[in-house]
Amino acid sequence: MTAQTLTDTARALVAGDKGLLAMDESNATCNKRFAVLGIPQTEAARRDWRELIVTAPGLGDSISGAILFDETIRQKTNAGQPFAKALEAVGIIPGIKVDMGAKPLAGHPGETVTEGLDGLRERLAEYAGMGARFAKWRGVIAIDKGLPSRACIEVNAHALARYAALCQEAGIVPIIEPEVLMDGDHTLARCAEVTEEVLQQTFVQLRAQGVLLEGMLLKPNMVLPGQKAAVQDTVAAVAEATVNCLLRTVPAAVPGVAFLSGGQSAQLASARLNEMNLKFKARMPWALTFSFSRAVQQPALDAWKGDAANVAVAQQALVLRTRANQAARRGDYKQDKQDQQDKQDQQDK
Ligand code: 5MM
Repeated sequence: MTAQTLTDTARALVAGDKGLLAMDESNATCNKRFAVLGIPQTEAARRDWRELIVTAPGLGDSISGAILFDETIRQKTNAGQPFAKALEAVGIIPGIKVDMGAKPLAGHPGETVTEGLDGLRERLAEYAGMGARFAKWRGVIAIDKGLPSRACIEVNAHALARYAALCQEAGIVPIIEPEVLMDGDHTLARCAEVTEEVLQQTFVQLRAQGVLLEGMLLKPNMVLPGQKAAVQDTVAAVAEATVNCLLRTVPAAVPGVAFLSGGQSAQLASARLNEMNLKFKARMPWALTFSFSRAVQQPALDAWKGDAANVAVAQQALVLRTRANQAARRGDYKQDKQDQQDKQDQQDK
């Protein structure tokens, strides 16, 4: 596998005005979201939900790549087509989440390290055989009194870099996802400080492991005040702080930055992405796009509720959000217009 193949795939994932769809919730996370809506927490229900997403009409017009979970990449559509093939058929590159989750970090209460490096070479080879051309690994960093620790930042950055090197060896583009959580009451400035440190360390480790920057993508958090912070900063302030942080830390050789949504509302995530692209496009050397899960899926999941009669409406809700974020990538997202459209769709149901 050549460096050119990795570079081509990474570029294809952030080409034009499309973004990525994260549909890689582990069973525990997926079940948690289902439980809130009374949807059965079964393999069959999870398959039905993923079928709804993958077969949503027009999805490929706004989505370049979709990140699957291990269970999903082994499942098939009702028509008997593996999900990875169904995605490819509509021009969406299949990807796979390969981390095994964030586990408590020894000696550091309240902090985690993401596991999954053991046996990863073999798992990557299997996923490549199933059609995966890119992968994802998420490290989790919490902000609290005295947190994050140096140990937490370094160990997660190191694991991300070792994962990335193994992916590239297998011809798979790694998405590097160091997530600074928005839980807590910290300020925007504190999130900026921590995110800058985390990204800086991550690129130190990527360099140490010899990762090809042109053949990877970054999936960071936006720089945000904590969810419980007294001051919730404006869209303009968030956009400026986020872009400044990325400009200080992300090398220009990286083809793209695709944000996670992290628990923001669907509308706010789009508005903030839009503001960044609208105001700062000329200053950014990389494509700036989305790799949202909740901010794209939640309105559709709320509409579906596990009922086959709601599939078409839920698919429309899903594509409404992917198109909204496609517009945000261009700096064309109009929140008022989008909200009106959402309301109209609700009334039409
Ligand atoms: C941060 O989570 C990722 C992005 O999703 P949001 O846009 O909702 O923040 C997401 O890809 C996440 O990594 C997957 O949902 C898998 O999470 P779990 O916790 O199930 O491994």
